[in-house]
Amino acid sequence: MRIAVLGGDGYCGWATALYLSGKNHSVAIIDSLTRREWDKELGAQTLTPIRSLSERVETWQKVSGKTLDVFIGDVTDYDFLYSALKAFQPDAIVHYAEQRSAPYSMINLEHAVFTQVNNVVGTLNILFAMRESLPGCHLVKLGTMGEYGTPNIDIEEGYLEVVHNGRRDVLPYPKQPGSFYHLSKVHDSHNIAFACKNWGLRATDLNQGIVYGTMTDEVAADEALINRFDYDQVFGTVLNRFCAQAAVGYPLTVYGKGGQTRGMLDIRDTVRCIELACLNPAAAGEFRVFNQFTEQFSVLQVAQMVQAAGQKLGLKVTINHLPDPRVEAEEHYYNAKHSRLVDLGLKPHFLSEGLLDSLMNIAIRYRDRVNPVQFEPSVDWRLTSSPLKLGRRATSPVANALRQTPSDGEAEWRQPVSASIAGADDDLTADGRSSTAVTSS
Ligand code: NAD
Ligand code: USQ
Repeated sequence: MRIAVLGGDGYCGWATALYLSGKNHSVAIIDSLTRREWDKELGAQTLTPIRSLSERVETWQKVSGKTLDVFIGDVTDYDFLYSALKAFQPDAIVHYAEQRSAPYSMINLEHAVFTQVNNVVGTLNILFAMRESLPGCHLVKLGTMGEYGTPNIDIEEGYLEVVHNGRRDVLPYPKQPGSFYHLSKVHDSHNIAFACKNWGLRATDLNQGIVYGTMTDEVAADEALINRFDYDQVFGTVLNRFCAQAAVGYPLTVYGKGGQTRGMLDIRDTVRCIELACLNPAAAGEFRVFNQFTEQFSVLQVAQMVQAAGQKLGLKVTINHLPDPRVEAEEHYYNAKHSRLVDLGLKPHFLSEGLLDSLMNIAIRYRDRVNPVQFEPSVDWRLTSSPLKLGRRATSPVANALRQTPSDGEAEWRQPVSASIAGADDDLTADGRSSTAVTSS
């Protein structure tokens, strides 16, 4: 198949592009590289040293003998998107190219507006481009389990059968998203469902849970193909963060009670799910929804598993309950269905001890790159503008001290020393407003 991977320079997108290319699909990456700029804005960097997209693509060609087409541009720019898609003529469009961090969308007004414009406009552009020039193409859109929130009933795959006043219907499952980012995904879902109904487009909305891990067979083929491993307070997701924290002896940052329960999956299952969705397209006019995760865990369970895995490797891992910076249920019922991808052939990689060991080993291998300032959550859901603590690796006294700690992780954690640098480092300011306080250690 010819498959365009929008957001192919990102965490899920890079692994997906290589996996699909390795399976002999013709793959194009479409990406503006904007995510690399957001890292700079936040003073953050992935734990793993990712290479430029051009080096990645050249290395893949050397290793596999396969080429990837690359189109650099913004999917919110309709003319660019239309001409890239028209030139490549995909059978399927895998759409990852969105701002995907809930904390980023909650920093302040500018970041909330940016997130929703970037995500909603990009998806609308794709729908219009499909209608204008690719009517048979199948959209495989990355949604999120967070669209549903945490209702006190079972979560179905997209639709709910309802009996009301004696009448019966199958309706979209109610959405109760928990951030302006998660809301952008709900808006996307509505727009896609409408376009399928109105124009007869075919689409699959993959409500994905939290992805963990960094290695796939293809990424492991060469150091220059290494994927992202985000651990920072804005883009780092919970299991990856806990592994990085354990690797440097930083207490695991459980927000609140830790009863928040989420669906999760290994990145090796993400890439397989995408291929399964592409190979089994939705019918014309169908808006199909799959819940894409393999297991569910509470945040505290994840912390305890990381603690056990760390202790096996000789690390001293402690768990810290921080006040929850988010507005979310800290204890709740959670039972989400996820059988449709398994029915199509998914064979899940479950979070076994062995897998956690290998994740921990990656975190340990790159721990010199950790900036502990990035562990501290500073985006507060209750505020309309959060004074961000941003990382400055090179000058962080804690990072420097950390580099001198014994590699067995036995040293006690040293508390970060905060120093106000408001106005001193304009390029690290996440908020365009000059009044925003910026602190760094
Ligand atoms: P990422 O930030 O690593 O990658 C996103 C990529 O999209 C980046 O390379 C970025 O440069 C690109 N991009 C963003 N906006 C763009 C635009 N307007 N034009 C062109 N390129 C643009 O994110 P990820 O973790 O790979 O997530 C990919 C998708 O999967 C997102 O839509 C996200 O919502 C969804 N998802 C991710 C997770 C997860 O745990 N990572 C879980 C569920 C769903
Ligand atoms: N959490 C902690 N400590 C931390 C980080 C997070 O307790 O150090 C908690 C959060 O409060 C939350 C849970 O862990 O309850 C998950 O947070 P997360 O940052 O790992 O994931 P989330 O913000 O939900 O977003 C991630 C991706 C997003 C995707 C989503 C899938 O960034 O793109 O849509 O996972 S889902 O969670 O199913 O909505």
